[in-house]
Amino acid sequence: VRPSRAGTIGWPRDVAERYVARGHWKGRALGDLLLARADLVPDAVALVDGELRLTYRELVERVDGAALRLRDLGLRADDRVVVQLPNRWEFVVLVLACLRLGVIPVMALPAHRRVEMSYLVEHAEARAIAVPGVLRGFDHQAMAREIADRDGGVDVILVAGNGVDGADGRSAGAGAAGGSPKGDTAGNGDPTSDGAGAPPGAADLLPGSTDLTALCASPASDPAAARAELDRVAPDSRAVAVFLLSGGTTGLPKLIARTHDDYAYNALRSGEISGLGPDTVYLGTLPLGHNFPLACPGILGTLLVGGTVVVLGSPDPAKAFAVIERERVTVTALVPAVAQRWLDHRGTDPGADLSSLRVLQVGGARLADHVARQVRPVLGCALQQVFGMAEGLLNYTRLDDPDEVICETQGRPMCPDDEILVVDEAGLPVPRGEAGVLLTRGPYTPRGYYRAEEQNARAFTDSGWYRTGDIVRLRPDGNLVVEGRDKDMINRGGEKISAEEVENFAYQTEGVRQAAAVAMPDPDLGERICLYVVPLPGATVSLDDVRAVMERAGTARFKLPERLVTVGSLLSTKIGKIDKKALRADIAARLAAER
Ligand code: J2J
Repeated sequence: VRPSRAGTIGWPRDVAERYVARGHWKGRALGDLLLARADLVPDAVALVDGELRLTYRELVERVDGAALRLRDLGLRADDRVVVQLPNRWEFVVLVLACLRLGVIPVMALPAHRRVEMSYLVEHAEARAIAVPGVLRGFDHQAMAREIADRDGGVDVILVAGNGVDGADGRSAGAGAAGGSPKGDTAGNGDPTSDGAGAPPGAADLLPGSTDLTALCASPASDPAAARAELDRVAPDSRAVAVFLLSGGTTGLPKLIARTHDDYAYNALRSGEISGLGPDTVYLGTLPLGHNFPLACPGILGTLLVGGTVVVLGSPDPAKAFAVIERERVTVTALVPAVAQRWLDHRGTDPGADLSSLRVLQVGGARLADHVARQVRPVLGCALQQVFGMAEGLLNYTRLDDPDEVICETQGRPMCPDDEILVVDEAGLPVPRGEAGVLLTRGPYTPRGYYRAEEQNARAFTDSGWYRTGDIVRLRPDGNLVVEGRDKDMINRGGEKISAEEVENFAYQTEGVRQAAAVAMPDPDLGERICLYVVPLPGATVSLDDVRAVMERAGTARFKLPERLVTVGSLLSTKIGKIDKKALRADIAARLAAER
């Protein structure tokens, strides 16, 4: 399939027709589906953030009000807004307002810095950037300003939590965590700490910035008229709803264009599989721009069935447990590193009442079988393993699966029309039960990245299969076990880092002749980044040198290498690439010897 003029790559016509005929694609935009649900349960609580509680009626009124104000600022269908907000109510209102208008949110992370943000703005041709003011001591507004000044396309800067207090009465920025990936806060250290003590992010609204909190806080002056007007401009269900970021094996993250049809299916079907209903209380504590908490089933899946979404800017167990108890949370999603921390915390502090919790979803990285087995005894809820990807395919263990399946596999595709193939290096199917690389196609897995012809040629086959780069074993019972990967990526506590991107920065460091970034095993995060360096003759290169180059350039801190190994040369494979397998074994052996 060739890219459309717009740069997105959809499904072939006959395939799309099949997905419609099978009922996966409903032909309705996400905003439309959400409104239909809201109309059924206007007085149910839709969204909770600290002291703020919004019913569905109040949420819709705010969303419509925000959508009209975005229009007043000049934003129209297919315009892009790079969204870099912590887990606060404004994130939800802004994203829903965008969906209503057909404005496309580009899901950045609070941890992103100048390098990532300017790339996203440029690549998506964004007209707007939405940021917190100052978060964890970092001035996002100033960064957005700098990017806008350089990029002529941006004419709207939306700043949350500034100027006025949030409508929830909190001081600006206070309590809003999520400053870095999957909860990573302090430096690029522990992804599970919450960075308490970070200064509250009150900053003045610069002239020309728009107060996002105010924009999201008040209903349209005439709700009925607002609704009619927004219904009139509602986007087509085949249009792009959101741009997600890829896990990244190339220099910078690729954009994944998810349509209303496919993303609605993604959220609704996930909701069915996770047992969501009107009595669901979903806790969103991973950074909400990630596919997992956004739509698997996440906040969208919860709102589409009339449940309650609770947003929390920190995965810190003490805080999360208090919220679970207070809001009677029934389901939440975590990465394994955070799940481990919750289990540990429960052991030392069994006080909180977690009896409302029914399902703990864990995904984003491999959950060790022995950790999986602790979930029910320690937290008293069911475990659901999720092996997913922003590119589409979602595998879930089912709630009624036997314990052995739930604890030892990463589940199976959620849709009967998900196609999966496990192949060897030559691209031929391996005998069933043997490990190989996973390929997939399906009704919520687009056929290519946005404007990335070269990468698409590598990441997708001619017949539209997405090469996940994950090495899996398909068991006779249909469940997948993730055994490893053959992609050049580091999975740091669920946050994906492209080795190539780190190496590019290493090559900008003085004295570096050759560099290779690889994953090193880590008891807390699963993996961390280790950089092998061959220095130029007579030169020495330190870890701090490389980190300084990256910090000066302005990258997300979770991409900074955490160990540097100097070597005289790097082995190559037969085809002339650096032998990373050997390097991974080397660093694992060094770490073992140090223990
Ligand atoms: C091993 N590796 C896993 C798992 C993802 C739900 C859950 C996760 C993501 C996600 C997501 C894994 N065991 N259980 O989008 O909706 C690794 C694989 C995969 C890559 C995708 C969702 N779950 N992974 O993690 O786009 O390597 O999505 O290809 O960030 O994470 O990363 P990402």
